[in-house]
Amino acid sequence: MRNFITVEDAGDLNEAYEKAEYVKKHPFADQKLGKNKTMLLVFFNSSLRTRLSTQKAALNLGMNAIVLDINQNSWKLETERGVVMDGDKSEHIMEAIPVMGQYCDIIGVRSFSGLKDKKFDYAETILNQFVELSGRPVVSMEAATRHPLQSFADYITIEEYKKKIRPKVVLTWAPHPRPLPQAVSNSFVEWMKKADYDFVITHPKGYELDPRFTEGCHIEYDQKKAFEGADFIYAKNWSAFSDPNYGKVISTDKSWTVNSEKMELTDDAYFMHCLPVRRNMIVSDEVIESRNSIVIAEAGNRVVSAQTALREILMGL
Ligand code: SN0
Repeated sequence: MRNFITVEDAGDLNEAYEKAEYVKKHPFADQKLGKNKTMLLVFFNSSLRTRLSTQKAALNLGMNAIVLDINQNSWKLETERGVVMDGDKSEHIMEAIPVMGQYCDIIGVRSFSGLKDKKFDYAETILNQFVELSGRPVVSMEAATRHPLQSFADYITIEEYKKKIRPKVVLTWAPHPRPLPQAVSNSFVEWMKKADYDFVITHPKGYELDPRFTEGCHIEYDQKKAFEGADFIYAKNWSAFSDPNYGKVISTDKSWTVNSEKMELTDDAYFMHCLPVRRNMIVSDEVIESRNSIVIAEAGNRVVSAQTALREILMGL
């Protein structure tokens, strides 16, 4: 494995799960793999789980981990070519990235979509510059269109908790006050399709995701109908994808909040969310605190997904 950016980079998912099981059972078995190797984690956006779990994964593999917060401790970076740099940005990404590559063996990047320019976001302009200019394997720590370490952890969690070979997994949109990226949802769709579960997406009209991700998916606009018989409810907010509303909040309809009444419609489903979660917008206190809520185990598996991906990359170095 060279980079870890899309579900394709994970290869066969059954094999990926077996590797994850191995990593979970033997977290310190491969300390020699990372000896004298350095991982650089570059954040253009905030992070709690990704930052901690990816560092932990790197340390478990015997690597050193360095973290750079672009917006706090670094020069402000220009990302567009051709700009006369007479504003507040001191350095161009075209120099900054190859320089970062000089100081590490693997680079992790978090670069959320700006939600202003769909073409710029969906071309993965920033992430691709890291791939092209760093000279190092690149791990997406949530880029503009995908969050593969999260989706891999979600997949591992579903495999661990599922009671049926082919569980019914429902991705439901839920309300949020701010415009959020589509990355977690796009990525989850990509992984669920490849996992071949009974997968249903539910959201209000106008919140259709990029059809390049949802092609062939079962989309149900009636949330209650979608919940019937579900084994896993995966809640997430995202802003609109379709023009002219790209990146906008077009509804904060609280009738979409996941609550106990709706969970009653499921087959005793587990509740999942990538976190951070806005309580009583996305999900009621009652549901997230219930015995069916597996959000903490899901977050715990972020170390496993990161370590499995990093281990594969290290084996190829
Ligand atoms: C990010 C997102 O892509 O939805 C990261 C999730 C892992 N979430 C947020 O930015 C939430 C921010 C908020 O104000 O609730």
